Amino acid sequence: MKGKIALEEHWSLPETLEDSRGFVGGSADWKRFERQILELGDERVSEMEKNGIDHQIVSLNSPAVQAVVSTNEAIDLAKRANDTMAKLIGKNRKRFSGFAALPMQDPKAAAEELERCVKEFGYVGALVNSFTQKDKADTAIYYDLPEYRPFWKKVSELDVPFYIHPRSPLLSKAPEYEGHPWLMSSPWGFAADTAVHSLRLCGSGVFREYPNLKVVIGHMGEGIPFFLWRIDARMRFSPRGYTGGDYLGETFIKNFWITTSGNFCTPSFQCALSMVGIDNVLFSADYPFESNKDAAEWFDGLEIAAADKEKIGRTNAIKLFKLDMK
Ligand code: GRE
Ligand code: ZN
Repeated sequence: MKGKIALEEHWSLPETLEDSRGFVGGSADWKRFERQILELGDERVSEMEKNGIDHQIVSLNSPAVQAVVSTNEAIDLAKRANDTMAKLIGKNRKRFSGFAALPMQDPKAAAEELERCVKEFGYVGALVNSFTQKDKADTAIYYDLPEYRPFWKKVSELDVPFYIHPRSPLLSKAPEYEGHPWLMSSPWGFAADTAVHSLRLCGSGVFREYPNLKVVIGHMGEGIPFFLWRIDARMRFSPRGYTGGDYLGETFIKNFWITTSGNFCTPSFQCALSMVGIDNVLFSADYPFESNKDAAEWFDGLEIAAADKEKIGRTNAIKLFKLDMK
């Protein structure tokens, strides 16, 4: 399919590049990766064009700002990243839009930075790497906590989507991964943490307070679509302090969008699509952690109606992010 739009696509400042090193294979892989993630120009555009990707919404790599323990340094880093990325995408607005990086260490500063990025740069939303550390390394703060309500009020007013992107959990907070570093990163820990963060938000009542909030998660929904029925089924017997109202599954289906980033598996796609519906699934690759070719060949080969492919590949993104695609 031509004209695809992809939205979990990463870029890095030189100073946040090291955050990605542990996730990329040997030195040849790293050379390619480093070249590709630092760049928002010719190579990226050529990799898009070869694979029928018209437009990327780009975001800073992970965990970057969320792993900075000093609040002031996090605020400065987010600003530097957003300013630099705005200049780069500004050179090619036909191909690129941006998600803001946010200093979630300070909910008020995060709200102000989001507003600045939307109003000054035309950014189409935010992408945050799950929980934030703050003050000391051994902290993990999730955004369902009451101090984030004013932040969500601003997201709701600006009416832009919020992408919750994975990071690895902290070993001190997740001792079940002890001795299994492979398990706590992208093969499993990424999804487990992002899914719990998403479900915490669903259960917090924030979507009742701000019903227009739109949250996006990648990797085919980080496992949630597969589990959604059971979550609701069990909560009927064991609600234990759940305050989200209605059925959690209804909140998820109404307020969440999922992308195909880095999960090019047809049975998983079929499950996700049948759980969340055709309007809430969006194509993405996860470049340069994944190749656009793998993402596009899989997606283009799916045996679904052409009109459905057009929605997932392109028009759902135009609608959700109010993209100005001529
Ligand atoms: C991602 O951006 O989703 C990602 C990483 C690191 C490893 C794998 C991966 O940031 O998919
Ligand atoms: Zn990603």
